[in-house]
Amino acid sequence: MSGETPSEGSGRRREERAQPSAERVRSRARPETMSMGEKLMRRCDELAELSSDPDRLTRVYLSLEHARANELVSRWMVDAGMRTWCDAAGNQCGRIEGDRPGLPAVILASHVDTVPGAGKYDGMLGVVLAIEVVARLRTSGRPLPFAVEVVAFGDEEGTRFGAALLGSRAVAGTWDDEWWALRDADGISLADAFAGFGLDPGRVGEAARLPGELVAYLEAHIEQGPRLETADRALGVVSAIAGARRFVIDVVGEARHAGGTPYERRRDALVAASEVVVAIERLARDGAGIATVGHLSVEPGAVNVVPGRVEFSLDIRAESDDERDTLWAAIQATTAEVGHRRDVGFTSTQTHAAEAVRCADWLRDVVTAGIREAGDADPLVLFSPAGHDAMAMASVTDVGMLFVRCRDGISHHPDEEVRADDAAAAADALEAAVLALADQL
Ligand code: HGY
Ligand code: MN
Ligand code: MN
Repeated sequence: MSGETPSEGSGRRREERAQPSAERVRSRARPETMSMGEKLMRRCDELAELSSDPDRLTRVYLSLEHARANELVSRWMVDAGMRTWCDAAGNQCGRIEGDRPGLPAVILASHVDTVPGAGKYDGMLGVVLAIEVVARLRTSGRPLPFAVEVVAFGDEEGTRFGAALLGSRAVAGTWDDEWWALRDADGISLADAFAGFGLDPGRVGEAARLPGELVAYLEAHIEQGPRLETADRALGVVSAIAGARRFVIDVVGEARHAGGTPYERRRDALVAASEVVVAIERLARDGAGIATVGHLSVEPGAVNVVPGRVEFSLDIRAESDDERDTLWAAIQATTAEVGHRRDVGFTSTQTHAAEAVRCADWLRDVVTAGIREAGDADPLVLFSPAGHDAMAMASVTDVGMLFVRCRDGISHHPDEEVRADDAAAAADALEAAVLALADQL
């Protein structure tokens, strides 16, 4: 037992129990007594229950949990008065008509897939906000010069198959048939995962929307960084989204006896990889862009064997594609130098690339108008180093994004947190942005 006396300890524990978490409060509150913000957060809590991992939130593309998330989102869409369908890429979609049927649509969207050990709001908050806004637009009865669609994309993160933005690229009509051969950690191909989800790979093209079918794309998303919190703002206007590239890098040396092999005879794959990993951070810090090695595996992985092979991931982003590619070229030069000096082979395979995207000026204006309507007279404009489905959708229509403050900028972590009042403000701002968009047409 720590230095606490039992009574003190139990007293503290009793006190902690007396202060239930916001989530526990929401879970006990009756819907009719919840504030709007708490209702939105409650829905994120419900989605967070749908995880393949009992101890943390993990929900990947075309999984059972993805199917359950689609069912839950579909119910909310129906409650909001939408016609709903699951598209040919497994995205859950909903639609209300404008002042006459069949009009081009404004899409409000985000994603329902997660990274392993995710927070509850990355993607999910944007889907919940979009549905809430449609419910408001429909009950307002205001005739709109466009339809409004909500899409819950099934794969923004790329967690399962490595390539990211699969759901939104299908909708944007930029699906790449080379992806069918991608395999997950269990060796299941994307094509087989489609079939397992009840989808026909041969019909994925039916998910694609034509430019003429769309008016614009708007996405609300947590900032996944600290700038709104630092500026004491709830919401922000996104100016642009970083260009990104992802790689798997193979390092091949030679497994040898850990005792009998002198250093001068070693081709140690892990030491070579480690030199490059440290250099990657220095190159990114010294230049433009940001780079991360998120995963590294070592073979044969025995305590008494010099590592013969290493595989590690690389995620590179920058405000411009040129800066992104310049950083990649510097990293490649470093792997060549380390590989030569240590007689170790480096080979890289690109698994994802997305061009930097600028949000359309007219959509920045409507998002700005929406944030002003929600009470912030001088909205902050900020760049997104995080990637989003808007990057894919930019190839088929103009895109705009609304950022929502998250505590300490934490994301891709269970401690990801959003304030209920910020969520409510975001719903007001997104609704006002859609109405401002209607006024512009
Ligand atoms: O990695 C990203 O920036 C996004 O969260 N998928
Ligand atoms: Mn994410
Ligand atoms: Mn996201």
